[in-house]
Amino acid sequence: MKTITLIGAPIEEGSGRRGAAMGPTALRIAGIDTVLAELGHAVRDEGDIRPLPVRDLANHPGANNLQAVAAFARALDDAVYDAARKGHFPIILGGDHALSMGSVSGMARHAREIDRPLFVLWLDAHADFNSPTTSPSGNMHGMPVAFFCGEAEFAPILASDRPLVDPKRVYQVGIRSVDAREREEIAEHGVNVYDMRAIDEMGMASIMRQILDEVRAVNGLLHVSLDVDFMDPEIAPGVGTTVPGGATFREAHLIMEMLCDSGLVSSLDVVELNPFLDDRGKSARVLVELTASLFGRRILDRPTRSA
Ligand code: HAR
Ligand code: MN
Ligand code: MN
Ligand code: MN
Repeated sequence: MKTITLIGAPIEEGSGRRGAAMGPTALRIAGIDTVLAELGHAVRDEGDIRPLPVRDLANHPGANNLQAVAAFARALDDAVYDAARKGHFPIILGGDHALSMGSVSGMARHAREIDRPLFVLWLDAHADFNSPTTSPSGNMHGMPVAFFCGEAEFAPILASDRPLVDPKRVYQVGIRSVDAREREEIAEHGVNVYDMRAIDEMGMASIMRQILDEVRAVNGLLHVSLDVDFMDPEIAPGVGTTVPGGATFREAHLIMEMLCDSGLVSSLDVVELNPFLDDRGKSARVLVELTASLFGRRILDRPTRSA
């Protein structure tokens, strides 16, 4: 059983619209804490993080709301790092996907300290590998992967000696919306991408076995970042950037159950839920159910690792 720290990150400034700031509240109303406690875990809800104003950064024409995004990222970096070093499992309740700049940075600091490599499983319709010059929108929720992989352009605007994630240790699954420049970037940096076609051709189980084997082989930590739009809009409509043809309910659960069995997952982001766009709490409930599967809820006791 784990000690789980819930950290609310009500950021919406990284997305192009309002609403994602209500995400943490919706996830709490859908019962994320009680579901985890019922599975036998110790759950501590730290409430929502309170970012401090950022005065050392100028605004940037290619990065909308840079100061607000940086404020959340910095606060979350510290909160996630503090939870992880205490041996707790941080779950970040989003908030738009720009928050992963902070959560992944915090986990990267922790991983460096305990001398284990950090891997990231990015479950998303989007690659989120834009930077201020490549982004078609300027919205920073489309940039976090480029940020924590060390894309050079971020150095002057969100600087520091922060530890980075090796792009070859990033696995993107569910991808089906990639901008032209982004496509070149992910190839150049060597990100591992399993798009929807790969899922259709190979099946989710074999993709997950491959990823988990690679993490296990080097005793890695695995951070999971779950964007609501990873799933098909039919099952999770509560997000500002729906893309048709997403993962099914069953595929999403299979991933979570296999992750649970692996014992490799160190931390989780649940992002992009926009309750204003949701259908009577449907998406919030799906996210809570998926989280429950990641933390041990299952149909029958059996390993899923048989060939
Ligand atoms: N690629 C587009 C952009 O950068 C859309 C990004 C949308 N991102 C998210 N998160 N919803 O995955 O503007
Ligand atoms: Mn995303
Ligand atoms: Mn997305
Ligand atoms: Mn590049």
